[in-house]
Amino acid sequence: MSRHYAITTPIYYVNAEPHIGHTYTTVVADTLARYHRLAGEETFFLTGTDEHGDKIAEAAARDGLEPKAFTDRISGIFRDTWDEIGISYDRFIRTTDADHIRAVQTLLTRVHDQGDIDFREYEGLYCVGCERFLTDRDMVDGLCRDHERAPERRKESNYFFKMTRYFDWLGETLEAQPDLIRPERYRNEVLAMLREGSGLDDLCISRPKSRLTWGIELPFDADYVCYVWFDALINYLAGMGYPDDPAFEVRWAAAEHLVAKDILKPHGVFWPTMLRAAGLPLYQHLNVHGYWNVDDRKISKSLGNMISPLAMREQYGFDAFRYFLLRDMSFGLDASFTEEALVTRINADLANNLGNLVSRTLNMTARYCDGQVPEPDGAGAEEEHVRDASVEAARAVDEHMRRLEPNRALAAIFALVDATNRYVDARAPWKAAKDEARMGEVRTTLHTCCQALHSIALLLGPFVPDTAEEILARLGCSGALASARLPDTAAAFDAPAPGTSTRKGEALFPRVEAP
Ligand code: ME8
Repeated sequence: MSRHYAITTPIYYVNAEPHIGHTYTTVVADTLARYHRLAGEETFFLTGTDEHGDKIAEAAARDGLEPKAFTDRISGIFRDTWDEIGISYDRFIRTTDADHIRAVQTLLTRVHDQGDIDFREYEGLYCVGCERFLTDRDMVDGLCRDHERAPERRKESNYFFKMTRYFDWLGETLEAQPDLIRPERYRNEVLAMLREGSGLDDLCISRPKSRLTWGIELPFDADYVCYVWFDALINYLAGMGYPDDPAFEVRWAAAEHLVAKDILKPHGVFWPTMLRAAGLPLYQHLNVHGYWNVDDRKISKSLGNMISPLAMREQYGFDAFRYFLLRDMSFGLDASFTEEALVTRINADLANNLGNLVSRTLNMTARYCDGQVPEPDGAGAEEEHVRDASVEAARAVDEHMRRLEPNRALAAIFALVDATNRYVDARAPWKAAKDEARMGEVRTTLHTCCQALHSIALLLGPFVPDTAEEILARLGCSGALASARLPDTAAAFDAPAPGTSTRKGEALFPRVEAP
């Protein structure tokens, strides 16, 4: 039986257009999906948009549109953007989709029937930006810490999910499964929230229709709609086929979530307790990354520093931007985007290091071997060393991808690029080629370089797919990714076969100037 893998991104609010932050999460998910497909796993990649609640109703009103017309437009922008940049999602879910609405109502009925939802009066300070009542900790000088706006005092009768009754169970689960939430700092944060209370109480999961109609109606009270977070989290089940698609069970059993630290509490506390109450198994891991800041400042519409993925593609090519995002953020920590850092990365890693290896390998193969992968003339310790480096890179990439360390996986691939470049420097085939008696050595060197490049391209496939395809095409191995099985094929170090026609091509990544 084949192994399964399922990866999700948050479903993004349709109150802003896609920026560097959304792009990062989506690109990491795409890279993981591509990696696991190449590892032969039955893979399902879910993304989408979160469309209900006050925040969206407010944004629609500001644009003078009905909520559905507004969400159709912005959700379409997200989907088109992901299509434009080649994000390989399997399902793009919208919380306005009929199957999502049915999944939410099914789950609500189940949790209500078993007595985990009751009706109470509540008064508190509500932040529309957060879509929830705030606690003292959420505020600074009377303003919401995240949104820097004054919360509204609200008093309402509402339905509550009796979340607190599951806190002991959740604490024990986090002790028993230490990497359920990773990296560890975020697990510790959730444990601290549970220990200290952190204003965590039973969760208000309804909004009266007298105030908000833009939401999913509660199946047990038509005067209320569902709180947007309770609705949104269920997308992960709905998108995988809950309640009655036969594929649901295997997908859900393999589910990995990917989020930034801003939504740790809903994913680390609300969601596992909701699943427990609904009698469903937990996700495999909650993988939490840090924030991208731009020029050391928080991303915000008012600062105009959102960084559009399509603008980056226009200027640098999407693979270059994708590479930068994956390489420059240590998964779990914050990172800073500056155009200087992007340009430095492109020039150092892609133009000089990788681009140079590609161009010198293929130029010399053209010049000394009629553009065909040469037949090697034996292999010595130096060739063994490059082969070992390839085996090690393939192993390390597999380990880091399974631990959610894409930056380290890339570092491992570039260690192989470095090792191969050092090998070419040491062998100096351009010197050896001056001596007819040493042409066997030249053939061995270039054969080894072509093999190393082949492994490098396969390993880079999930990270920079277009670049990987291009390198493989130049090596006469178009389509090799379709039949590759990582990490084995990259470690095998046995292609392309001698005699394969290669092509020089233009510079893979021309050097770019700082803006
Ligand atoms: O929270 N750095 O949607 P959202 C890194 N609808 N990642 C960032 C980022 C940044 N500066 N800014 C945004 C919501 N992100 C809810 C989610 S899920 C059931 C509901 C990314 O549009 C990151 O993945 O505010 C973050 O968690 C997400 O966008 C928040 O997206």
